[in-house]
Amino acid sequence: MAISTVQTVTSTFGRFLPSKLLLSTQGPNRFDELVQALKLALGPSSGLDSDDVDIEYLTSLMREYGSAESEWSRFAFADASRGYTRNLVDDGNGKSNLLVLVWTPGKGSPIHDHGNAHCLMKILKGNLTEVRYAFPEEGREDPMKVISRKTYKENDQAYMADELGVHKIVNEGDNFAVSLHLYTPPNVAKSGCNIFDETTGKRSHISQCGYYSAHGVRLPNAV
Ligand code: CSS
Ligand code: FE2
Repeated sequence: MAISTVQTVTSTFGRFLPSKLLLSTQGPNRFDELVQALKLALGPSSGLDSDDVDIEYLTSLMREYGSAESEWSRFAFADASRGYTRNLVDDGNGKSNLLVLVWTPGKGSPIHDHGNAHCLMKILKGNLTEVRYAFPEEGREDPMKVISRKTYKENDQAYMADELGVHKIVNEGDNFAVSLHLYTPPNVAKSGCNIFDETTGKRSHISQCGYYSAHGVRLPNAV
C-alpha cells in the first residue's frame, strides 16, 4: 500500500505517538495505535518490572478504543474445530501478551487460571459469557463453586486475576465472537496455566498454550 500523505495524528492515542506520522491515504488504524500505546505504557524491556505496570491506565487505553472490524480482522483467524483460537498481536517488549481470541459459536474455554498475571479483556465482536468460580483449594475434591456469570457485549471490558478466582469463557451466540486480551506479565506464555475440572476442582497443568497465528500469519502445526 502506498504511503502517500503526511497527516497530523489527533486521535485519543495521539499523545503517545509522534505528532506527525506517515500514514496511508486510508487514515490511521486505531487498533494499531492502541497496540502501540499499550506497548509504550508497558515501557522498554529493560525498564520497570512488569509487576509495576499501571493496570488502570492500561484499562483506560483499551476502553478508549471503539471496535472496528477492518482494523483487527487480519489477526482474527476462526477455526470451528476448536473452542477458540489464540492469535498473537504483540509481546509488549517482552512484558505482556496481547492476543486476539476468536470464539467458535456454542464452544468455549476450559476453566483456567491466569498464572499470577493480570488479564484485561475487551469484546471486539459478538457476545461472550464469563463464568467465574472460587479458586479451588489444592488437594480437595469438591464441585467448583460458581461466583458469578456475566455476558459481555461489543466494547465491554473485564478484568480477571487469580485473586478473583478462575473462569471459563463461552460463546453462547450463533456467530463467531472476537475478544482482545492483554496479559501482563506474560507468565502463561512462558510457563502455561492450570485448567480445572468443574465437578472435582482437580487441576491439570498445561505447559504449552500455543498460538494459532502470530502477527497476522497463520502458524503451521499450531497447537
Ligand atoms: N486465558 C485464556 C483465554 S480466556 S481469558 C487463554 O489465554 O487462552
Ligand atoms: Fe481467562
